[in-house]
Amino acid sequence: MRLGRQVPRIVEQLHTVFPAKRVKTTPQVLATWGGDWTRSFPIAPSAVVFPETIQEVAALTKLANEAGLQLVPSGGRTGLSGGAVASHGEVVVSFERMNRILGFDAADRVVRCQAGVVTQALQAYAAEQGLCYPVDFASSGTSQIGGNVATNAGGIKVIRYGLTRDWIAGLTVVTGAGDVLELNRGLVKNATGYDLRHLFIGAEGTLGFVVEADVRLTEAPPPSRVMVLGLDRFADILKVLAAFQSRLTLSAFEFFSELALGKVLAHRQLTRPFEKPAAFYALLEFDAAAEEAALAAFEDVLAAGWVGDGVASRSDAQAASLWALREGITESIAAETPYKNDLAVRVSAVPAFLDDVDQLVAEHYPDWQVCWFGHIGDGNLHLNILKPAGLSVDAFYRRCHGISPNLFEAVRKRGGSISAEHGVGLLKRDFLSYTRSGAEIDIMRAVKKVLDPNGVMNPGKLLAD
Ligand code: 2HG
Ligand code: ZN
Repeated sequence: MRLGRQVPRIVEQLHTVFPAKRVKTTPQVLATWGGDWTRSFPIAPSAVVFPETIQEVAALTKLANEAGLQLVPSGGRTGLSGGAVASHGEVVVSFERMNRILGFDAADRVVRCQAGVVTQALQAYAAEQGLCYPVDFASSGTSQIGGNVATNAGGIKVIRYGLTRDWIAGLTVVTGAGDVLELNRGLVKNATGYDLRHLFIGAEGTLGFVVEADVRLTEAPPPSRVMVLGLDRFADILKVLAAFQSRLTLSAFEFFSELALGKVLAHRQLTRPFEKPAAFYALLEFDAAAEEAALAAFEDVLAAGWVGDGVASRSDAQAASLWALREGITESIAAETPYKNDLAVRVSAVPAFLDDVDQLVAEHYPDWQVCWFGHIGDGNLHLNILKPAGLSVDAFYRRCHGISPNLFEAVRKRGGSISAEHGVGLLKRDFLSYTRSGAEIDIMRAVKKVLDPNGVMNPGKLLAD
């Protein structure tokens, strides 16, 4: 499908499903809803629609099959791999009018959400019930549950609470063929064959739409404390993790480089956590009740020479300002159009993998700024290559794309993943075979053919056309 003279015809067809006010085609709406947080892909949808019911989503999908339309699901548009970008005249389907919490059962501790519920709204709702939705990330004020499910979003508490997948007790989906499926219905136990719910989690909207989700909640967490530690050698980071984990349970273990810290300090006009700069920083979160054990672990890592300095929060406000040093990184480098890497290996492979990456960065990016940070406690490294001021975005992305195979070869060698939590989208699509075998990719294509026989769902994402 291509833009141009077809647009009036597409709009006319969309009006058979939606009232005119929920079909939008103004340039500003197309530019906003047609993209995500990536800045390197063309944005060119033909229309944006705003369904309010599952029936409308199903009717739209049936229409798309009949009329040859292509559909791009759109949540909070905070994606970093182009999974929600519409570049070829697709119809964008925004879930922002399906943003209600539909019910909560205290015995099940399950909350039923429409796909457009914003993560932070779910977290606030959970807190009102005296409970918690523990999956959390810097974009939780904007990202939506449907998008989180579509990418199996992870974030900053994975070492304690797992990923989105671990909290989804049921899903209602509209398949690419327009069928409505109720998957698992919030059951804890259900040994009746293939669990199709899990196929839709992480499918990046290529199999159908997630329209509602049953989300599990858990106990409200006890008060917590945050520590930031300075390290001179990257090689010591996992030794520090092990030293703390031998004494207490951590709810987060994040890391960032001095370059990343410098960007946040400048962007948000913040002050350093402590006076003496270090090459790398670790941010740890743990229950306040474990404070003594954490201080003992701090003494251990200091004595071992792995950590040079550190600071611990004394109040929630201080904890929040330490977290800001880590959570502010993405926005503080956004203006430099970073080329994003979101790599994962098993935690045990992290030290050797980091050595490989260190060498590759020195070899291939000797003159460019490379911003290291991530959720190193679960094996996830974010490596952002920052665009030098004089280079065009296109030329920069082409150069990085050319270098990526070297990095991805190192990922493959360690049995890792080229996308830990951001998804494949358009950005990583051509590199999928570094993480998935040919046989796996063939099966993925076959699954897509069953659920989306005419290829109407999020074309070109995850799997090349
Ligand atoms: C984070 O961990 C997000 O803050 C974004 O996953 C990472 O900007 C990035 O590369
Ligand atoms: Zn992340």
